[in-house]
Amino acid sequence: MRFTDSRACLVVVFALTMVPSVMAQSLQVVRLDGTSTTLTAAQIAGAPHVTVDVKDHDSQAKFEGVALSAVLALAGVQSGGAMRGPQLSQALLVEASDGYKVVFALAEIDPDFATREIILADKRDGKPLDAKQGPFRIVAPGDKQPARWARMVTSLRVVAVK
Ligand SMILES: Nc1nc2c(c(=O)[nH]1)N[C@H]1C(S)=C(S)[C@@H](COP(=O)(O)O)O[C@H]1N2
Ligand SMILES: [Mo]
Repeated sequence: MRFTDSRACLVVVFALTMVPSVMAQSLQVVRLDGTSTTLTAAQIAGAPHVTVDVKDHDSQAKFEGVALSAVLALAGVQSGGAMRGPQLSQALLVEASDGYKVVFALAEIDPDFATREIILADKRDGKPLDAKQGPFRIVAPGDKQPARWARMVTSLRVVAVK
């Protein structure tokens, strides 16, 4: 009996410790007006994926993910042909769970403007990203340095440059 009780207790403790990690498997997208949408890892996993082959240090890595423009579209942030005027001075602030932040101009993300590909990766070499990288990581193969390839991304925030 005692054994069963302590085992049940362990299961409960384990389940509780899992809650924050499950909750962290989501991405907040904040629009310019301050309203936001939370996308679940399942929603992102279900969106059309692209694959990019990149050099990581001395080896090759295959990242799979969703085009950043498509992630924004899932949250109702318009880009594409409709982008003009004030939107050209807007940026996307990418924030990670360790406080790391990077920005991309919205026009830079937009496939109708830029020839570069920027993705929100959720897999590397066929496997989900590990805790140090995931659940989501920016991969921008057009950057010669991987410094903007933010790991552990928690939010994407549209901001206006004044
Ligand atoms: N969240 C987060 N992402 C980050 C960083 C960081 O400190 N925090 N460092 C960046 C820098 S400077 C580099 S060079 C790469 C390193 O990626 P790696 O750890 O996969 O080699 O991650 C980038 N993404
Ligand atoms: Mo770096």
